[in-house]
Amino acid sequence: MRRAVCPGSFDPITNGHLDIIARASKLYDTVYVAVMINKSKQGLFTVDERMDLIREVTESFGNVRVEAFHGLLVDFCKERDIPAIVKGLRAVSDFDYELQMAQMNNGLSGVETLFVPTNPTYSFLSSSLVKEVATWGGDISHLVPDAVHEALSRKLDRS
Ligand code: COD
Repeated sequence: MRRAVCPGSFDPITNGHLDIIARASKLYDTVYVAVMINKSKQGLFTVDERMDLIREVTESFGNVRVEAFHGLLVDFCKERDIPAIVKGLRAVSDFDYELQMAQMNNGLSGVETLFVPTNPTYSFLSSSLVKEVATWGGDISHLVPDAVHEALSRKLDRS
């Protein structure tokens, strides 16, 4: 059974995240989407809301499991016997930090990180930008799945 994990904050999941999860789900038998619980940073969506949205938009893939985690990602991997982390790379600016994390994670536990180049359509896309644009009433309908668009509208009271 080949397993991999796509970790992140997913506050909320965007089409950029979804593209990476979809591609990973074609390469692995089971893809875990691990939503980080960050007690020091209040998100727009609760972790449960993020997980529900991810479940809804990945349901059709058939092999995605959504779980929350806190602490080290390598411990999440060890507990579930996951040998690979799949990350999207948007630009050179992502690379420095992603390389450090990949090397640290490999040094801690031997887990490998595989980088998938972002779909160019989403190379500028982040959850933070989506939230900022949505907050000021900009159109984000092409940047997030429909369920997320609706949830953002409700959250920001623009329904
Ligand atoms: N296109 C392609 N991929 C994308 C895009 C996009 N437009 N946007 C995001 N991604 C991918 C990237 O791979 C990114 O890493 C991932 O999605 C998650 O993105 P975010 O923004 O939701 O999440 P982050 O960056 O806040 O997540 C950071 C982690 C949770 C992965 C990291 O902090 C972590 O592993 N923390 C656990 C604690 C730990 O183990 N620390 C030691 C690390 S060495």
